[in-house]
Amino acid sequence: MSRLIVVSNRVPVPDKKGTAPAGGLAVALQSALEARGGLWLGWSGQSCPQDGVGPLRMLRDSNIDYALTDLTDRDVEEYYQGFANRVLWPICHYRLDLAEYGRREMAGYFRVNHFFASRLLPLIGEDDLIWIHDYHLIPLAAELRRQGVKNRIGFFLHIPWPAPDVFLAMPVNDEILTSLTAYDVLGFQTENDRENFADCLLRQGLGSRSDNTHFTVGARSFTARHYPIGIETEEFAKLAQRAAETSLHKRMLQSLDGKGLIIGVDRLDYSKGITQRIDAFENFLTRNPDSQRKVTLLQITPKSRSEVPEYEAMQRAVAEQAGRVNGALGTVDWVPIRYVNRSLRRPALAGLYRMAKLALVTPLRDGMNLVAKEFVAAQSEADPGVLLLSRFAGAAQELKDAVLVNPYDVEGTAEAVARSLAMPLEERRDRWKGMMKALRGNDVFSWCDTFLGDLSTGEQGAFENIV
Ligand code: ADQ
Repeated sequence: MSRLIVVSNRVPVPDKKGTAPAGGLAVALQSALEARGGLWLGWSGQSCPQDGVGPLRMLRDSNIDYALTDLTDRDVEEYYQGFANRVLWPICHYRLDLAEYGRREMAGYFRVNHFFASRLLPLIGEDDLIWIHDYHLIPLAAELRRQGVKNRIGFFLHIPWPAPDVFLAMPVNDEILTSLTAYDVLGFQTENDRENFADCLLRQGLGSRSDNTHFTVGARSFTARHYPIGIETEEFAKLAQRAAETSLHKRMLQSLDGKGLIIGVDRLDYSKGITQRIDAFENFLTRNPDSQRKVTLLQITPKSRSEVPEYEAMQRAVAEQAGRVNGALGTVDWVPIRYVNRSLRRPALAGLYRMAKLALVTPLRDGMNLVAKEFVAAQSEADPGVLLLSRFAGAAQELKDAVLVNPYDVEGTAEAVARSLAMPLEERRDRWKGMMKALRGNDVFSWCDTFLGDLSTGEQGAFENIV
């Protein structure tokens, strides 16, 4: 088996006790790296003045090497906060209105990708497989090819690929598209994303297509497929079962005092549809006064990317909105929305999912959305809660037994909340079984194996017929 090199913007380095930060993706990639022996390279999260970037920081844990590089303050501003998070992220989530394109940021993005390539180059062995992750690093393979790398290189995009009319509005779309053709295997979350990518490529005359998944550009050919990312289904289910014993779980049950728990869990991000969700919840409570005082929405939303202005504005907007609803509808002994700005550890999260009667997962656009999958895995078979899921999350392609909604339709979503809370046990169980089947059939380990299988052989994987 060839050695594996993973490159991503940030690296989940195990702490001093040797425990890796939890999370399905980290667990799956770490187990693939352990099986093959390998290296994970990325940004350390530290920045320094222009001439202060030192050598790579190397750490070793079992048979995995971690290579961390600092970036300069200017790199972080232009590459990370600039082009990656203020151009690519909004455009891939259909928010052209929020894209702040600037040539300086664009040049910084390509410069940092060149820098990553030069840091990686001396570490690459002849037969190594290289797997690059996400929108921060799209041009990395093209940079490596320019520096003579012939290894097989794969790329997985965790976020959506938008429709051509949206993507092609981005200046430098040609450079971004062309640099993707330097990979051997391109992975997308859904068929829809792959088709959007193919439409962009063909519309720009940058390549030709021999079948659904095979493309040729000049002398190069590559595969583009969809590999829907999963979670560690069985492990997460066990975590949720065990969570009922914890003191947090007991305190939470006590504080609910018999009220039904509705849960929302998202990073604070405009793509997650949090304001539309609160509007829908308010609409539901207003139209169903009997439900007031009987349910509570717990919205767990750690702050993210606070240095990007759109995120800072959103933090204020959501807090104000939750406060307004609580002020208007709450009573001395009932708060409709509990809004928490912190990240919970996975066992606590698993327990809360299991306690909830309903999860509201209503992104306006999402590559996959693992919260939806975790919620399903955490439910008890005897009395499962209901998943209300946006049609615009990649997860909706697999979780067809969820209650699917259009999050832009606030009244429709409010009606779906009412329907979900009243759903009979038999229907809840039928839906849950259908969703669990999908999650067991494609967990994060099989996602990883299928991608790496395609990358190492160049042949087709198993997902074409799954969804
Ligand atoms: P994210 O946008 O970060 O990821 P998501 O898939 O929903 O979104 O969550 C990733 C992980 O973060 C999950 O394991 C979840 O439990 C955790 N998380 C979210 N909110 C949390 C909270 N309040 N406390 C603790 N943990 C929390 C990007 C894409 C997604 C895609 C993933 C993986 O935007 O569409 O599903 O990558 O490919």
